[in-house]
Amino acid sequence: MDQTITQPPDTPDSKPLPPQGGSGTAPFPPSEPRPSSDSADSAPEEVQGSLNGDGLRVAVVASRFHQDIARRLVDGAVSALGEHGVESDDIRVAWVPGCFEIPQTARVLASTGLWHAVVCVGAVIKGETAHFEYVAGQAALGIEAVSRETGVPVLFGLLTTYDEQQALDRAGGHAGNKGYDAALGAIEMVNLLRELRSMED
Ligand code: INI
Repeated sequence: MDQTITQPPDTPDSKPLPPQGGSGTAPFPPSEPRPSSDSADSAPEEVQGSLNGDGLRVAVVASRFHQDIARRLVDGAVSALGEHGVESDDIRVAWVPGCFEIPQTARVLASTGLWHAVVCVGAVIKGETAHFEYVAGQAALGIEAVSRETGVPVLFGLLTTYDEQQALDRAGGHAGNKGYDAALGAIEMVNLLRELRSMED
């Protein structure tokens, strides 16, 4: 890496989507902008991060445990980033032994200032003992802590399932690809936080 950046580099302005008119569970992006009316004019301003990944640099941390599933999640994340404008040279995938090791690695990546966001992927699948609960719980707590403490969006793309089929279903099967979803969420969060921080200026 020939470039050291203490803060994530600036990229083109995010383009917030129009405010949505439905409930908080409306799909993203919103299908219709809020209609213009007297009540809409006095409504609070709403802000949402765009899905424009142009110029963004994103790291992915992947757990080798259940590697075939993790590979599908990584592929999903890389596809989402590419489809939304992130250059492949601006994506770094770091593999770790298991999901328990994800937070430490995410913290190192988030602390470098080189990455606008970190996407964590892996599969924790219930076995015969309580091991799974410790791994999943600590991974979730650790990922949230890294995000909060560094200010860098760190996305939780881990599957925590009761069996392998449930994991396969969510790694490109009929229930989507959670790696893809987490990568989209990373772009959205970078742009949202950028927008909110710029409002403070
Ligand atoms: N790691 C996973 O990523 N998924 C699992 O399902 C899993 N289970 O169930 O054991 C798992 N364990 C390994 C763990 O993440 C650590 O690598 C290991 O405990 C060493 O710290």
